[in-house]
Amino acid sequence: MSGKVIDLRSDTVTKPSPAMRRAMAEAEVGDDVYLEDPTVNRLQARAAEIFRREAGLFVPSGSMGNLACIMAQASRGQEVICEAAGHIYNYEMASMSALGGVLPRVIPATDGILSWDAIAPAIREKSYARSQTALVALENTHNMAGGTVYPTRVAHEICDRAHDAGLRVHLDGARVFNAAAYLGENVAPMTAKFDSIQFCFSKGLGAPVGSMIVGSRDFIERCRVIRKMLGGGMRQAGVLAAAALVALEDGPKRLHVDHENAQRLAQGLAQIPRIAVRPEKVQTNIVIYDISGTGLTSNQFLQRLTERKVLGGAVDARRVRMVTHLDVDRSDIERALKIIGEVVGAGF
Ligand code: TLP
Repeated sequence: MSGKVIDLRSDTVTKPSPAMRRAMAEAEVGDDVYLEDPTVNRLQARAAEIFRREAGLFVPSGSMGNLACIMAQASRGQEVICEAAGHIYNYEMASMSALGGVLPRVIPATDGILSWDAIAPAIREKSYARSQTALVALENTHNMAGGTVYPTRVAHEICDRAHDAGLRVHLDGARVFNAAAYLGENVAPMTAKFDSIQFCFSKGLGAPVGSMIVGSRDFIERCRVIRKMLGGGMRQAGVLAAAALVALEDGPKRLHVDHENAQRLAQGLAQIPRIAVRPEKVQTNIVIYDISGTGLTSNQFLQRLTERKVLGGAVDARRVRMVTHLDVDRSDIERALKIIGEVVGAGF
């Protein structure tokens, strides 16, 4: 049996490629708090160009990028509308409340995909008793709904109607390039109507560290102040930006491979008794499936897989998440399926 650990916990686990390590070693650097890191500047300009925006800001993480965008667009005491299973609400240490002083107003949506009809009733009427809605935040792809993708028409409509209502709209586009690969569209037109966009280099694109915010020049300058306040002003960050540049140029082109591997994983899981999964719902690189039919909890199930060198993550006691990425190939998926089948079989 191969000794390789098949790590399907997340697409965050990838190691930098030789090309990235070379670029990091050779990166020209300067102090980015003085705006003097040429590689960071190049990365920011390139991201802005790809998204057809005025400016970009390199941030250490997706969480900080989202928080800076929220803080720049919602004041203390205001509300942010987001989906109930969304990352900003569930996996960012309540930072929007703890640090931004804003209140999330959550709306559950099928497959994590909000619509304007679902959002509209959650907007607060003008009143001196009510916290006022400032921002709508969407997530594309939607992580905990299983990597689901917003139809661009739906995202555009939400932006248009929110703007008519005087609200701004943020996109947590941690995996927006996966969404673009699924749709066969370019990120710029897909995201054209959002006021702010955060996307990650350190997910499917394969960089070791970092995220980007893109938007108007004024907005980015506000985010730069907030990033410093949050402790995210980095110095010779060009070593990181160099890897992110490689990720940005090379990463999007191969995401369809991860999607095909996720689809194969889902199809294979569907053949395993006592596992419930809907392959037709798997659009990108995330597969979430229900293992409660095995009689095991997610943690027990994952523990047995870990002993056989296959790693996944628990969504809750019944559901497991596996994410494909550039460090797992088709043969890894086949081996993972075989091991999952054995673990499920052994449980009875
Ligand atoms: N997601 C991580 C975990 O936090 C769950 C993962 O393994 O998927 N937005 C979305 C949609 C994300 O999935 C993540 C990370 C973030 C933001 C935050 O990015 P980082 O980890 O860079 O702060």
